[in-house]
Amino acid sequence: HPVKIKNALISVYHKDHLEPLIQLLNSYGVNFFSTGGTEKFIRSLNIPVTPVEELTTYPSILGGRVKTLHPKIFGGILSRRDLPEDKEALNTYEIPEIDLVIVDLYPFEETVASGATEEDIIEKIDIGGISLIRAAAKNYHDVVIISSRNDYEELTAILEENKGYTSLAHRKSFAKKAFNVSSHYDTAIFNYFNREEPLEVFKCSELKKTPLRYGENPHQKGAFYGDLNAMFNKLNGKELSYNNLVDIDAAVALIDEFEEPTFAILKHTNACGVASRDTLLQAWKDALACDPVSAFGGVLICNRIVEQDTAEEINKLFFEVLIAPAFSEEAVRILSGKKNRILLQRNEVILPKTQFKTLLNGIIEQDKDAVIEGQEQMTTVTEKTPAATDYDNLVFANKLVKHTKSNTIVFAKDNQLLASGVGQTSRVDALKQAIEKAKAFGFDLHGAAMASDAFFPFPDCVEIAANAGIVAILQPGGSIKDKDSIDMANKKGIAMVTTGIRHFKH
Ligand code: 93A
Repeated sequence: HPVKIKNALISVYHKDHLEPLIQLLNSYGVNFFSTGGTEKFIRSLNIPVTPVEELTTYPSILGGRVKTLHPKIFGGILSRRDLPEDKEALNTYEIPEIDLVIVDLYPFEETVASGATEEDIIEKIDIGGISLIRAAAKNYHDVVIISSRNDYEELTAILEENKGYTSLAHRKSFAKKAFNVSSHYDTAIFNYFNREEPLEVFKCSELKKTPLRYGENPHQKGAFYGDLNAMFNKLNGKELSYNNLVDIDAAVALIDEFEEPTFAILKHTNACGVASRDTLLQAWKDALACDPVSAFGGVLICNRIVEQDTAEEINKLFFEVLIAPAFSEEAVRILSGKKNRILLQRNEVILPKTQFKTLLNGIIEQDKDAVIEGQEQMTTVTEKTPAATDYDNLVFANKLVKHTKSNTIVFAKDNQLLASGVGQTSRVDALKQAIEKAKAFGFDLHGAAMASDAFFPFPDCVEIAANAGIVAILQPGGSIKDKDSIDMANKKGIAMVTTGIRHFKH
């Protein structure tokens, strides 16, 4: 069933690469119908072309939303050439048969990718063009559909080879491609709407959107949904960044574990210095002593008013953010000496008990880890029972383990973080890292306590820890090999407690 093309409807967004095809079709005596911009383009080639408006007797309306959506056009595409009723309808309504449709759709995906506004994106949902494509493809028996710029060359070759004719096989092949284009196009639109869904959730809960300078890296866009002004009074410094917010969130969660005057220093959400002392000044000094190298550029948080003496000490360090429940006037003056340094006075705000995170094509939700174990939740599983000071050290270490990236091992003594291994892929690596760090900063681990966020599958950690001087170990327990670790602790003469509570933080 070879078809010679008499009438063609051309409506393309991008006009490039079209000319050779138009010239060829023109040489076969094809009549052109076309929409606004495409019509101008064809006319510019000195080739006669009929505006679709002439056919439909309607102008392009609604800012171009309706230009080809008309029975005079769709009738000519969809009519079955071998059906007398269809022929008659075309005669009655003076509809020309259209045997070739060339469409290049509005660039929806490119518009989304360009970061355009919602309004611009919606306007780039092609309705007329996609309908032309589907109609022509449905009627492939009689109509050729070119639904992509990529197919211009193929059609040119076919026409040149067959003296202006196409076969049914050719047309069916183009129809298949056309439905691939239309389904891909609608999938892209679906994905866009689907992607917007989490934002809708935020909008529903009426969280205010504040654009951030960028996301985790400068090439990533970012925004915060919520009310930072309710949480903090910013007394000094530049705008909070995405990474600042992530660290501040971790810092707030960590400091809220402590009642006594405490200072914590965080880097990339992990504590690299924590101490509880009778005075905030001493807490600061001992927190910093833990790892003064990592503290550089860190996020600092404390749970008492920052007075002049502490401010003067803190001022010696280069840091990103300092959060405190209050600052004395003198402290603000001292710490505001550097204009980028962020000082946040934290207000008492009740925080959500639930956490959300987008992943794959959805969101995961969980209760925040609100559990923390005291001595009452600790069961001694070794022959040796922890001494009173060991219990204090274990409680302290366990609070830090809870807020450190898994896998983690934390060493603590006298209400001070000595060292930790953070975010390691094996527990024994975390332990070795902690031992190395403790050594590097001159800490003696003899008499210190160790906490692990999850159980020990092997006795190796217990052995290494005991050899390093650790005298009391806390772990959740629950491994089928618990006994191996307990036996090792007994062999080494150290104490071990289990809590039954695991504190993964991924
Ligand atoms: O807004 S539309 O969905 N409404 C229509 O009726 C329509 N007909 C064709 N967009 C429509 N088109 C699209 O216009 C085509 O898919 C093509 O991308 C574009 C060509 O417009 P112009 O020839 O005016 O540059």
